Amino acid sequence: MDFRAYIDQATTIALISHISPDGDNLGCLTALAESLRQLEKDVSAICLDEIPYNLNFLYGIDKLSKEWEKDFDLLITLDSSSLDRFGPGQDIVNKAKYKINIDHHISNNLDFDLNIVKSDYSSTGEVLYELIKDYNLPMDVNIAESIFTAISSDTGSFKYDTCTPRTFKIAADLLELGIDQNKINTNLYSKNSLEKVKILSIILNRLVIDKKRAFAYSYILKNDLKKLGAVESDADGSVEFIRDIDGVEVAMVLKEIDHGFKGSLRSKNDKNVAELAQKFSGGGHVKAAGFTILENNLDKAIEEILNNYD
Ligand SMILES: [Mn+2]
Repeated sequence: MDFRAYIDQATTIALISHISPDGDNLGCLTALAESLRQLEKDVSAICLDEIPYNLNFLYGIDKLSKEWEKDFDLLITLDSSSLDRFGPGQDIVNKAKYKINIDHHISNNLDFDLNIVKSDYSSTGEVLYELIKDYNLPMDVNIAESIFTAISSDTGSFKYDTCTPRTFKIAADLLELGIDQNKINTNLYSKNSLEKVKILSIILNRLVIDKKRAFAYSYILKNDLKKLGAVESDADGSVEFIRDIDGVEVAMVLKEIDHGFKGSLRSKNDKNVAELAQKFSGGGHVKAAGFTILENNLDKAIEEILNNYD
């Protein structure tokens, strides 16, 4: 059976997000939910985690539910590469009669009835756009805005080298449907809380640049967050800000946690930061990685990291 046949034979369809959902995940979820609703399907879009506040503008986000009562004829997952990504939602996944996996992660190891995984695509949004088009599923301006959000989120606003001519052709198609680019961009990229900016300012004040190694680093303490009434995620984005300083190749931000520090690493060109992260049992990608160091003393933690940096 192909994608459309699975949909046509189903009455109740569930879509489920992954834990810590992002723009690609929730953009795809809201887009496909709306498209299937227009086909008169009984759709349950399930998100058990908190919805990031900058995605609250998505059409149909208010229809996401934390609860479910029934079993489903068909379950479709989007942008999720393995079962553990569903967290407590694994139960729902296991119970569905038929399952479809739509994704773009090369590491995807889900073995569903239908697996549509395209690892050379920038985002699941790109995969979903083609599916909606190829299988004649409903599309309108709201669905287009959700898909544009998905692609933009996963490509850093069409900036990463995962973008291909296909990515821009799809973006052009979406623009032709009349999407509000300004609404999407202000929500995704111009919605920093004042706390977040103050945290960035503290981090920049403490910046150390090791010019010889083109390595720049800084830190944020629990007490800083407390004083500002900020949360840990308010420090997100600061490591990219530091990486983008001219002359810096690798950036690191340490966040104090209960038993030590959580480190975020970013590189600009060829340096593989996953290798450094692995020395502290962390991991990630070549240009973005993270780790935890179980050392409460900041100076000692930094010294240990620097000793392992080559
Ligand atoms: Mn993605």
